Amino acid sequence: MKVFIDGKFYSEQDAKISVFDHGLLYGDGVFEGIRAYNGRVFKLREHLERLFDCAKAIALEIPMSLEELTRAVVETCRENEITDGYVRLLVTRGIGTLGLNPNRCKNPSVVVIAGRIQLYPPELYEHGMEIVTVATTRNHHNAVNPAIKSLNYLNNVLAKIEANVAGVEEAIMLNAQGYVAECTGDNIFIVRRGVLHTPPLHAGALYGITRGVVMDLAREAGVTVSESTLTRFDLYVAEECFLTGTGAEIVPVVKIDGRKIGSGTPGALTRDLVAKYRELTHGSGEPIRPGDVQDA
Ligand code: PXG
Repeated sequence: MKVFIDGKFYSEQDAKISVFDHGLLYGDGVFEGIRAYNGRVFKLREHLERLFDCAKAIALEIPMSLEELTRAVVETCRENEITDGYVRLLVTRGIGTLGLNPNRCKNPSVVVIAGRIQLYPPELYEHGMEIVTVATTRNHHNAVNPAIKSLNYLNNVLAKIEANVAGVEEAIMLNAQGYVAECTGDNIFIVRRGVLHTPPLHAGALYGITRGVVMDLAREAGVTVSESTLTRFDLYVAEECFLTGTGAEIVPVVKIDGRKIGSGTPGALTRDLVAKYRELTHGSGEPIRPGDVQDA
């Protein structure tokens, strides 16, 4: 595997970041998780725009332009002969002193890793997933805003540990007011009386790229989409529920906190959106080897 670090490619053994990098010392930095399908990088521009927004929010200046980063991602995929895979792009605050002051870090680092993706087991997609609500509250937006995809994911890691302890793969996180925010690495949707609902961003949800795509696909199919304040009651009485994320794509949820959702099997709208999403991911995106891909 070849890893891009600050303009150069390194072998896996030599791909190293200093222990004085504030990305490690303080979780000071931002990242993106991006997928490649069928020789194209899906929604690359949207991911890069979010990365720049998040960097701005933490007053971190990315030392590359959006066009340069686009090329870096595509080249890293090419160097690693990726056709279908996963890209982890990170920008760290860079090497500094042991104090947390970011002013001491003069050169942010840009890292691009392109590899295979570890997916949830296939039967979860077919039969649906069971999830639970956990006690760890999603970060308050005046602390670390959940809109910032920062290198500090401890809030999510703590929730994931609770899910693991409960014997399930994902956790529903509530915000400080007790409303549904999102899961540890996915946004959440429900269907109720035919309307598709998902928490608004101010409830503590990441501006998910998959979330946006799914909302567009649903609207195109004539479904009403609403960003709604949701409580656990709304989840329990939903006809359908699913999670969205770059890694997870669209995962049906069939049980929440021991309550069966709808019929207890993946719902019709969920299955329809899964099919539409699959079609879109396989037929669009930034070409990795421009000569190789044909427009769908
Ligand atoms: N919420 C959180 C907290 C996330 O981290 C999403 C929602 C979904 O956003 P996107 O833009 O992906 O639709 C995420 C994304 C991983 C991994 O390796 C995590 C994400 C994406 C890709 C891989 O765990 N999280």
